[in-house]
Amino acid sequence: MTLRDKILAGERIDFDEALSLYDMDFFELGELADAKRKALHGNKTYFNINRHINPTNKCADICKFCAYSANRKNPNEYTMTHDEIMNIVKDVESRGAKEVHIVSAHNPDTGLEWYLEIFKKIKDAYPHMHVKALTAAEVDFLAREYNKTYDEILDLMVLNGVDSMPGGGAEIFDEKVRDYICKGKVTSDQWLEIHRKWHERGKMSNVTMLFGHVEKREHRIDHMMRIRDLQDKTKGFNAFIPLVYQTENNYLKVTEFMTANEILKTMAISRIVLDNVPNIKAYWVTSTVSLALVAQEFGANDLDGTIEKESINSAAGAKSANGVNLEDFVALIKNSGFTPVERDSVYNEIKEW
Ligand code: V47
Repeated sequence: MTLRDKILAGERIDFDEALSLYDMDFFELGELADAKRKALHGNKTYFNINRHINPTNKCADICKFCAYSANRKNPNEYTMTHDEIMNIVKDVESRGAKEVHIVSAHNPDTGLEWYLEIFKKIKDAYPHMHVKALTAAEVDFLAREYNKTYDEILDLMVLNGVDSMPGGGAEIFDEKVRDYICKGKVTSDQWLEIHRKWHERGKMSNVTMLFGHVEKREHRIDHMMRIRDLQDKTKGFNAFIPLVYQTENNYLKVTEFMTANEILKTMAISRIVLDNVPNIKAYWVTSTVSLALVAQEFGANDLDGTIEKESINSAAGAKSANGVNLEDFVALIKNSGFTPVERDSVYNEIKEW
């Protein structure tokens, strides 16, 4: 049986087979990923109406790829008050947002309550607003900083109204690459353990992969395999999100962007390898909107959301980080031949646009 036949028959592929897909004809690979995407989602492309909020950029950790945290290259340190955050939520809720995605740096000065109580305030004021908050990297930081176990932090998140966890902080799981790009931060095993524990509480999360820096193709496949293994056990990942590395204002000396070809191949391969993760998100903030639209034909079935404002990826040079207006977003999806379907944060369909 050829690899093509194996994939079309829905059989699981192994590490070497996955790696060899990078050498497959570009359009044949796209066709295989598209067949998988169509079998699961037909012509639908999901999005949600959301707002990213990044409440502080003061960080105790140093990741070489990060341009968001306040440091020598980014002297504009800030920490929002809860009132400031609530004003943002009030504004976006009045304009239809159904999800707030709240991710911060690892600020040792605020106290644990500052991190956690804001979720309760949001939930009390807007019970229907989905709170997607705290990456596993933040959970690990809070546990270390405040002498708590992961279980204790996760329980506090549930208690305060966090609905789901975002996929940030996964970066690349390979230990050598990880040590080079973000030594000292949550380890790969810890990242996966935190998500496992979260899933065991009946909660869902996402998982990212930061690629296009110093990692090699085999590290990406290894990353996907580790996700697939955990997903077999928990079924708790909603979406895989490959984040295209942005090159500016950070300490990782990578100046070349990956080619669009490499980005699309990686998306397509993730759709094929991650046979147990239902959604592949083309996160347009880091891929550009144009490429995210093409990615719909290379396995991606989700374009994240309208976002409005984002600070982490834009600090590193992402040019498309100030949101897309809803009508334009819908028109872009339609004009590229797909059906825009607004979803909630855990992929229940809300409305076909
Ligand atoms: O974890 C940091 C990444 C992530 C850079 O779960 C960079 O739905 C590119 O996780 N170039 C935060 N990326 C964003 C994130 C996310 C985004 C959208 C949706 C979801 C979700 C999660 O941004 C960090 C890090 O991996 N990042 N620096 C950079 N220079």
